[in-house]
Amino acid sequence: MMTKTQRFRQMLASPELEFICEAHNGLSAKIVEEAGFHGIWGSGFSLSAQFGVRDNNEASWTQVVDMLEFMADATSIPIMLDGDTGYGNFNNLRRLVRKLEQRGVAAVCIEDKLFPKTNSFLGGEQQALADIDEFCGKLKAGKDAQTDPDFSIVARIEAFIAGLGLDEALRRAEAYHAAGADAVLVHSGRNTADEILAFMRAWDRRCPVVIVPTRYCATPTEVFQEAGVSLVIWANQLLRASVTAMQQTAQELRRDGYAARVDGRIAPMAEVFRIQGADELEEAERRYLPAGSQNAQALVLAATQGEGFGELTAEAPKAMIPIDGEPLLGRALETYRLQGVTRISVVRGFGKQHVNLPGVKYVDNDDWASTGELVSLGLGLRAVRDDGPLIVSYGDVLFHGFLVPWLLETPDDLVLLVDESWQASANRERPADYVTCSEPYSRRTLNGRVQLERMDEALPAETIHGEWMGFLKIAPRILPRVRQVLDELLAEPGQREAKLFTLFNRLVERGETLRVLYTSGHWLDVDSLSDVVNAGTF
Ligand code: SPV
Ligand code: MG
Repeated sequence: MMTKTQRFRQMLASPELEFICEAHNGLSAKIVEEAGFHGIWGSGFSLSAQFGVRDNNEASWTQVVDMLEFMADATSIPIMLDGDTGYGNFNNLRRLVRKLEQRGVAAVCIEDKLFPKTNSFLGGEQQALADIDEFCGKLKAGKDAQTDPDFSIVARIEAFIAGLGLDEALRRAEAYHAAGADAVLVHSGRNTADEILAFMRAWDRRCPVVIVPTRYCATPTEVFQEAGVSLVIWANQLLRASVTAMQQTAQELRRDGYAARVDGRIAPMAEVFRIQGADELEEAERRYLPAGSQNAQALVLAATQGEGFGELTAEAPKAMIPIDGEPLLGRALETYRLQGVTRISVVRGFGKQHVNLPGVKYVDNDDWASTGELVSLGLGLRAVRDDGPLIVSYGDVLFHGFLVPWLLETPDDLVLLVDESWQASANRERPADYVTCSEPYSRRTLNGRVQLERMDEALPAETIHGEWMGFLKIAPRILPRVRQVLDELLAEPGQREAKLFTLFNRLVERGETLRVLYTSGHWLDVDSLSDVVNAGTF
């Protein structure tokens, strides 16, 4: 495995014509690498332009080096910094070289102009050049400062830019080569490659030559290959491409007051996430976050209007009944978020326009009036991803936060929370999801493995072991199976109005284990006006 410095050195030395491309931040550097380039030019022009300043050393060298660190971190190919004049004298270059080595930059190019420099294409002929001996001293100091023997220093000759001609260019090239430069960069502001080709003929491959065909971009690059050029720099095209794209997009947004038109031709958010490596973080979270809560998601069912609440649910569903000014659903969402579950989907139906709390993904059951919970669950399960454990619950249930990690950390694939103190609320006039389990609640069951045998609103009292609290955890590996059993069920006559327990019983019949965790209280199912009052003190 070669280091970045070795790979850059190899590019300079190889007999093939190599190409590197400009980047000016981490994102553009990644784009250059993805395009297949083997190296990056940290252009001074582009770096200063993206900062919104001039190419006159207005950005400090440390600001430049900080950006180069982002670029080096974001990529695996070598970067050559356009180090302008080295930001001072020999001593400044020494420090620059050390800092670049520390930040993973493979090479620096310095030009024989005076600090503060001006871009070569702005009045180039009036620009004074550095004294040759002074510049050679700087090159020597830079070479002596590097600790990695493969770090490269490229000497850039501005003789053509300054209108001083071929002899001066050659005199400088000879001196810089002798001073230890690893390559020379000959720059030209002409629209044709004449100056460059004349230099190449006279120089006769005494050391690698780098060129920047910005003005003479119409010359076919085979001409450079034949002339013996080592490395071509595309010095500013990405910055210029982004300027055009940003200008057009900004003008259109401003003019239309509407983003849908531009939306189709700009990179989707997903593409930016991909470039940023969002997937890697998700993968790492699975590896490093405590088991259970990683990637957890919640699916909250809130499609029904609710009965017996009169005016409170005339327009908005029960889940939106305010408790101390905050809707029931909002409290449930907050409880999830406080436990680190931030990916939440809500299935809404009745009065869906009123179910509009921020930060959740909505799934609509527009057939809410003629369908039941199973249909809402089916829609919800289609909308969630299979990359983390899922807790399904109801939008009208208040609960204590600790129930969330308890569910998530229980290793079984399907886990239900059951309130063993069901008799406390048994005489209430409401249907409840009663359960019969493999074992009734006892001290033993705290550590034992209790499983669901049957759930129903009508069970013989002597077989009831508790009431399901409306919480189900589904591990990602069993989600496809749950979806499949649910789809089968929904395809059967009469099941579109069914409740969730129908699914649980079917899963049990199919041999799946639904693990039961017993608890006493810690939740409140808001089913009546008196529950609304009690909810205020929950
Ligand atoms: C740069 O990219 O900053 C360069 C090349 O130095 S040029 O702009 O052509 O001078
Ligand atoms: Mg520059």
